[in-house]
Amino acid sequence: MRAAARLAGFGALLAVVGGAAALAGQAIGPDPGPAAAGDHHDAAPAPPAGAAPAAVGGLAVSDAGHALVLGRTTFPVGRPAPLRFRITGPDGGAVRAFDVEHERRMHLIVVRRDGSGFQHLHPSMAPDGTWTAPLRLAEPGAHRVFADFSAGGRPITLGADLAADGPARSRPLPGPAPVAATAGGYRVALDGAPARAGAEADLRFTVTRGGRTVRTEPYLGAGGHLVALREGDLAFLHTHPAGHGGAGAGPIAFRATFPTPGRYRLHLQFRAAGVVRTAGFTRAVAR
Ligand SMILES: [Cu+2]
Repeated sequence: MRAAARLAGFGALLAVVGGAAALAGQAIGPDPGPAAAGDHHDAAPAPPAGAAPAAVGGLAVSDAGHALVLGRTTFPVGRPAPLRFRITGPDGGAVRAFDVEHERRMHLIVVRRDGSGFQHLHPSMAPDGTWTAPLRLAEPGAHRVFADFSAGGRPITLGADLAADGPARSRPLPGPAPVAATAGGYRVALDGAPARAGAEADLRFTVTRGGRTVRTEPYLGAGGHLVALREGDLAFLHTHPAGHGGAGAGPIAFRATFPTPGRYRLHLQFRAAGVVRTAGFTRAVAR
């Protein structure tokens, strides 16, 4: 029942937190830490049960009274540097109280405008509300930074541009393919019926290595984490772990509603042998 209550409370993004929740953190970087039991916004207003979550996010630097303020708008290439930012609230001050979603208070996604170079980081917050993430951009080019969080029970994804100066060579999005390879020798197969715009799609990912099915480990409180970005504007889709969201030998399953026809880049992250891997898929969505 607890999970169901959270579903109503969080709406779009949901951590299906199990007993293994605390396992998921270490490899990812600094973080305020897993939520204590009382951290959830029990008193926050919950959207009506069954309310449709916002279809896309990340297209605006400011939304619902909140704004993403990057500490810098340009970034060096090829060497790590801190990326600092704040989320300001309706009063203009830095927000310091965030809800926990997928075991974290803040998810930072960085991707180049052409869809390459996907990174999912977990910044840490100073007492004044300044978040810091160690970031390294491999290539020059225009990048998009997404801050994905929930405040006061309301999930919000804000996006801002980050430029990495230098001669950039952009690449077209890879064509749709049912299988993707990752570092570490993993192969990930995506199946599920062809997606149609506006209808909830099932996305099932099966991870193998050397021809054998891999038992994945819990990551961010579920069997995996999925970010979907629309080609053309990098609209950020919220996706939900399907079923119990558990890890194991079965497929990693998600549900997502693609709002419009077109192509989307799916970034699946799963954990195996203690390491988080990322697999990218291009998905064509029909009218
Ligand atoms: Cu995250």
